[in-house]
Amino acid sequence: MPDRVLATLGVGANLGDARAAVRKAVQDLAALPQTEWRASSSLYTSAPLDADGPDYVNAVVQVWTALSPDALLAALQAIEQQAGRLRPYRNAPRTLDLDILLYGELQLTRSDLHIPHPRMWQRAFVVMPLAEIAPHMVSAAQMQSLAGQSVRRLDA
Ligand code: A4P
Ligand code: MG
Repeated sequence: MPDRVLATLGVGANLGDARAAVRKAVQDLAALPQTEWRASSSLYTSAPLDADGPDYVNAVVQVWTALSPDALLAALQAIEQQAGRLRPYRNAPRTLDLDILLYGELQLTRSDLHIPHPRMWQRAFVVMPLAEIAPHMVSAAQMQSLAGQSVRRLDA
């Protein structure tokens, strides 16, 4: 596949059967067109950060993809819709949230697409699963800075 880029994707859910929703989303991401799965983290659980509702289940997935950032965003939003995602208010509890965390080395600041995800490095529920599947991408100092956030790895 020519011109493939390593995309790092965040998966989160805190409504309904969140574990099942995250597991299904991981499979859906691996099956995206023009895309080859690289790695998926374990599932992690944590209290909502700057949000309300039940505890979250989160995971991080890496894929090699030939999809453009816009095509990838559209594909993620279609998967969110299939999972019954509603957007009643900002940071509302959700059946499924898919974020593009990183797209190779791309830096993009648009109103509808911000890459890298602007809050990813402040969030242990992103950085811990990322460190599991791509330890070279996370420094010890970055991990240490998030030590105050409680995130628990769920059994397989
Ligand atoms: N958008 C811009 N950049 C991106 C990107 N890199 N990836 C736009 C995906 N979408 C991006 O998204 C709103 C708009 O963001 C989209 O239309 C897209 O054009 P959304 O999914 O409707 O809203 P959101 O996810 O609520 O917004 P945001 O800002 O991504 O929320 P956050 O900051 O991700 O916070 N606590 C725990 N423990 N676990 C969580 O997963 N998640 C949040 C959501 C808060 N607290 C949490 C968790
Ligand atoms: Mg989102």
